Amino acid sequence: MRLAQRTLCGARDGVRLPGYDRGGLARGIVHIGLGAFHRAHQALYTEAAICNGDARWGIVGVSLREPRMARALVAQDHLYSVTEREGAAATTRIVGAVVQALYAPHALAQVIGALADPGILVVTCTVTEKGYSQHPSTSDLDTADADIRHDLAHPEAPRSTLGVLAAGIRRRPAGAPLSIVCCDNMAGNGDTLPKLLTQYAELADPALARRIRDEIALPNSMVDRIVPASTPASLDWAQQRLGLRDEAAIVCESFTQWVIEDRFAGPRPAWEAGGALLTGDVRPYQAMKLRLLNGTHSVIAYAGQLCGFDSVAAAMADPVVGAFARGVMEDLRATVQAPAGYDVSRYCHALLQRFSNAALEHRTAQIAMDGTQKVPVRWLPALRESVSAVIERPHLERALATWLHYLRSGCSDSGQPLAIGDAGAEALVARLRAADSDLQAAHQALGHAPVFGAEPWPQPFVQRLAGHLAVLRQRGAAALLSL
Ligand code: CS2
Repeated sequence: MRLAQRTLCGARDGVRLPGYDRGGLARGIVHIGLGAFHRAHQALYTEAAICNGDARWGIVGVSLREPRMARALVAQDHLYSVTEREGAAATTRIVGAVVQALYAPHALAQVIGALADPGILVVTCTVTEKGYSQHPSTSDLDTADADIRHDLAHPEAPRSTLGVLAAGIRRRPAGAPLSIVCCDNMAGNGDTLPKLLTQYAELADPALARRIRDEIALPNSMVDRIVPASTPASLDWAQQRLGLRDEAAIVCESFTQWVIEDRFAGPRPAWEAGGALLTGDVRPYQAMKLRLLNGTHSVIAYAGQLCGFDSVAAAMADPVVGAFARGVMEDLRATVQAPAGYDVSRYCHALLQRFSNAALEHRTAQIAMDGTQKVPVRWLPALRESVSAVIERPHLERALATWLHYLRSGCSDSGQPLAIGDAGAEALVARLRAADSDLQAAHQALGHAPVFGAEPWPQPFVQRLAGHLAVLRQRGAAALLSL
């Protein structure tokens, strides 16, 4: 039997159900990017605010790219389950906060209408790092991006995140307060989104750019929860627990964190009810999380892919990859300014435990995707600061070589071909593969400004990288990691 409002009573004992009248929920939030992460993270903080008695915050979920999730949710009256798994322990709840699910290409008028509705007070976004049409070298709006060009030519039929937001804002009544919270893993996400949105609006309609600057708040935020993409096996497992079929079921860790800059244009949900921290400055939290969690995650992903480990927990259990991941975390930690009063040692210790959670099937291939978007955020600021101060970061430097080797060779140590899911990597891969020595490969890679920036990297660093590439080519990843 499929999960739906009328089948809720069929859920197994112990499954927590929405403890409020869903019929009484008003639409208060539009969320763009209806993937598992939003449904296991921000939606649960909103669910907590609703459970606290504030029925203003029903979520209109919007998918820009994939129809699957909106379709699955519509068939389930927008209900879905979240199971938190830690070792043998698991708790399952059904979430009721989503009240509408729209696939934008098929429901654009409704999406724009929702964004224009003055009853919508908050917009949240999880569209991944590449979903903001940012030019990789300049960090400004990528005006050559096909979707941006399309949207500037057809502003009422937009396809991009920025185009959809702009079309909705343009129709909002003047003075209706709106806050837009970017929840993607980017440093200064609440500075980047307004910059790009305003640059887009300047080209589309300068009056709109003024409104965005004057009327809309875009707070920074740091989001954290490990939420693997669902698989047929995880959906079947959830069905056993639930007693109902849920095509949108999520299995994730129990840890969750959301730190939000307290800068809203109007009312917002009391996300504190779910444990969110509202604070004046989110940037130290962002840097800490992006470097220590996501930075180490990416290392585990590339080392895991090359050494034949499909899941993060399996890679962490390997003595070579696990020790190397800890070494990279130490290197990164030396570059992090902790938020005031924060115990970074405890944070790192907890991260290593979270990565070792074998109850989660978190695939290294999932994290390895879009490296050209992730590496510049997760590793390169720390590396740039360190080499500028003439400090070597032995593990982090080897991690960078490992990623480049992954792109260059396209296969694991045992010769298995690896699928590289990174649309932005084509030019970098071509440079690496065209090089006829390791030194040239290092030069060619570091000279690729969209990823490595325009400023040259010091010669000793280039030499070290070339040395690592040689070990990788001759003896494989496991050999370099064990050095
Ligand atoms: C991961 C993140 O896929 C990835 O790149 O590093 O999704 C990570 O699991 C989350 O940011 C954890 O908060």
